[in-house]
Amino acid sequence: LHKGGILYPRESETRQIQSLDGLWNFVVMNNSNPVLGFKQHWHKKSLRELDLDVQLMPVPSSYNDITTDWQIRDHVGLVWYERTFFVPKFWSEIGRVWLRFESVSYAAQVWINGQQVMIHEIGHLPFLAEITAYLRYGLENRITVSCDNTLLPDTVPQGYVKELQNGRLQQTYTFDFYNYAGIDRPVKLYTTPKTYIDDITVITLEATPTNALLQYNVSVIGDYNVTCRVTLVDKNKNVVTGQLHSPDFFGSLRVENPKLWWPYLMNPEPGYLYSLEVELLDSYGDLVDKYIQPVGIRTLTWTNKQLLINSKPVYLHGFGRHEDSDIRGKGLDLPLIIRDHNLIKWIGANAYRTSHYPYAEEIMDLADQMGIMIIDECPSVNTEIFSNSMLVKHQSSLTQLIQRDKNRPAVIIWSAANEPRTQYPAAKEYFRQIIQHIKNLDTTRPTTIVEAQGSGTTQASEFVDIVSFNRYNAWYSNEGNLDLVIENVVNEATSWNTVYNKPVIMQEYGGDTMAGLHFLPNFIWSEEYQVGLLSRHFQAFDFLKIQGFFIGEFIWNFADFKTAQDYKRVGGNKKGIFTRNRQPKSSAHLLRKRYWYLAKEY
Ligand code: GCB
Repeated sequence: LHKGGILYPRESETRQIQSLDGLWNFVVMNNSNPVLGFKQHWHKKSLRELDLDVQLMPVPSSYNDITTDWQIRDHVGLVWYERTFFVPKFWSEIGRVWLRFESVSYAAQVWINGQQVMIHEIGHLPFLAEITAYLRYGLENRITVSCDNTLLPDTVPQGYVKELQNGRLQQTYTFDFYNYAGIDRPVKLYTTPKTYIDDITVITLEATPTNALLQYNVSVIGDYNVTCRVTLVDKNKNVVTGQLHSPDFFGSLRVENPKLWWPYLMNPEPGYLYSLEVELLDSYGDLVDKYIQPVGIRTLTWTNKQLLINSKPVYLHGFGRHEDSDIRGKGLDLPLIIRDHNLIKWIGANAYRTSHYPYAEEIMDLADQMGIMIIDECPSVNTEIFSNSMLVKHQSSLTQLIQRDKNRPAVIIWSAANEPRTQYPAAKEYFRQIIQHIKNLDTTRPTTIVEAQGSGTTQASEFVDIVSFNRYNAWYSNEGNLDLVIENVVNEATSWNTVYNKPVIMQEYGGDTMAGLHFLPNFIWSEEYQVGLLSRHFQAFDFLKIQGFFIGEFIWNFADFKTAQDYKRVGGNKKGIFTRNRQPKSSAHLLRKRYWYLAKEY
């Protein structure tokens, strides 16, 4: 794993970016001899020169739903990607060249011109390496990637591989979303000077309407004789304040009458971002490196009853979501993510959880800019074996996530896991260490574990700051019986608070709904039933809200999404308020009324 910063690539006076997105060559490894590619050194040749079935595969995209072949869709194991590219000759003189993958699911090995430059495991997280010495400048270069989607008892998330009677491998897992794989987010080359800004951390220490205090830390690699200049610039590019530094690269900035970062609908100008321009200067005052870091000025505090932004209590209303859409699977798709955030605005949500893994950085940027509060979840879902190797990898996924998202004002809670089997005694020590690990890395945000267990059976929620639970009243229990919802939700949320004396969020509730299926009186799977189920929950939430400890409601799910093949699922999980094609079901109109009504309370 690369040590140091993992800053999102941004162009500046001193940095250039070249995208490697596009059509790559793609080969599915035959499982009768899965290591053949390594043995034959495929990374040293062009896949097209070998006698292989080479196809074109778009990057970024999951590969599963691109072809017409079910064996590719359901493939377990390795696939290979490759393409060629040129880098300009003058790049050999400007310092360093970096290669950054925003995510490969699940595990990747990367070669440049036949030489290995990176190995990375765990999907949905970026990884990078300096490849200056491996490139041919002004000439053609080849990049080769092997990608393995296998999930095992010590991967994050856990899975199992079983061999069918005919020898074919089948991946099984206990979560329901489809295990999409491939190079699913952008791939970039970028340059930095030899002496460069490796990492930046910015924390708001104080934020009132008249005064704010920011603390920053810049880590520099290379020649330490440089001076560091930081300048805070507002949206209109006016300089607000700044500082010149040497030899230390940390300090604090006072901002008078700051424009604070507020959540959507809590302020006429939500998601206000400043830019922290960080510059390295040589002894003549000439620019060596520059990186522009977006900064939202906001504090986050919490008590045993509330979560407060800029000292104001917030009530979260939003969704659990997925990165999922037709054909591209979990592949980053700009039209889709803008559509999604337009729908989020339309419906008046102020928050969502990145269930059940970190989302693309482009999505996180939108949340920062719009003031959408994010419960940032690491890729641990349904963990049931609490081994030591699992703990180490789970902690690594959190280290990588926090390193990536630490500066994001939108991120207000770290979610350590979704529905781990916390009833097992081994879960106790495991989650004590997981939560401690988060606290060692970031004390400015509260933690949660999203529980499927009850308050009486879990071994884990004593360690968190905010209690989260999922419950499918009138769906997985009492299906068809809406009359028990209000009482059950009120009782369960109350008991979580009674046992732990912490704020409580309902992170999932809902029911599968076929768009266009209507029944009066309501009947499960119909749009009427989803509307009825939601409105019962709203009554429970209204009661809970005035008790003072209940701080959020999240519907499962924003949109319908693909699952593994299962007789319970007709073409996927249909608990969406929107269809997979991002059109509203009847419930969306009801939800819109509620979320706008909640927003008016501010
Ligand atoms: C859950 C899971 C979520 C599933 C959902 C369902 O409890 O957290 O990932 O999609 O139930 O619809 O079954």
